[in-house]
Amino acid sequence: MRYKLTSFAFILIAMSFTGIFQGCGPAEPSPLGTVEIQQYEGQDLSSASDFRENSIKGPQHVDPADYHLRVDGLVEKPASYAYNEVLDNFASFNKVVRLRCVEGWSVDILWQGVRVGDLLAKARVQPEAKVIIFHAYDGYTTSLPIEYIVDNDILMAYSMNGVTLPPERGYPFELVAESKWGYKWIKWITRIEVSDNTSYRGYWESLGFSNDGDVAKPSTGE
Ligand SMILES: Nc1nc2c(c(=O)[nH]1)N[C@H]1C(S)=C(S)[C@@H](COP(=O)(O)O)O[C@H]1N2
Ligand SMILES: [Mo]
Repeated sequence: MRYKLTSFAFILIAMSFTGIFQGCGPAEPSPLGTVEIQQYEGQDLSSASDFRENSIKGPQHVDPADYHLRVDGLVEKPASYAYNEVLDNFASFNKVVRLRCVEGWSVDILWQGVRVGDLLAKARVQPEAKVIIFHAYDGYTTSLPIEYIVDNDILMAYSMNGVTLPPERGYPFELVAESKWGYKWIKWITRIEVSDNTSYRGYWESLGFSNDGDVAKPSTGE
């Protein structure tokens, strides 16, 4: 009797190793991640194709194999993360946020990303720091106050409407600068520089667009 039980258990273990059980019962469907979500909590969403592509140097194609995100400047612990290290080490959040371009179009997107504030906390920001200067693969830059970023749980998105950001939409990361004009939504982020330089002006800001970038105010003039 004991012999029978042991051999039965042995057969069960062997079956699970050989994968015989895989055929039993319906398998959980695996998300393919290529179909965009169109509605979220009752709200209609725009699509990744509703953006007008007008980046300063056109879409950038970032190879995740040699991509690194640096967090440096006025911090105690500068860091450099591979793409997966960002996703693995920081919690993810969802937010539906409208991007408005100064050209007059806008899109409502379900963003998924990590909080820039969490990256900053890990790097330990020095007390004299005031702003974050974001740098991108195409040479584009923009800056925002640290307080705005931390107080508003500003995300650095890796996904829109449930789909990994396509190259033209900023893969690997785009800043979800809610309540700020589109030019603050930097795509293809490569570096988060912590600074005390409040007179820094990013690409469009140095050409006359408001440094505040608040959508409630005109985009030109401070
Ligand atoms: N790196 C980078 N990020 C950028 C830009 C750019 O030229 N380079 N353009 C900005 C502008 S003006 C807008 S409106 C938003 C959305 O632009 P898109 O429609 O070209 O994605 O991206 C912003 N982020
Ligand atoms: Mo824009």
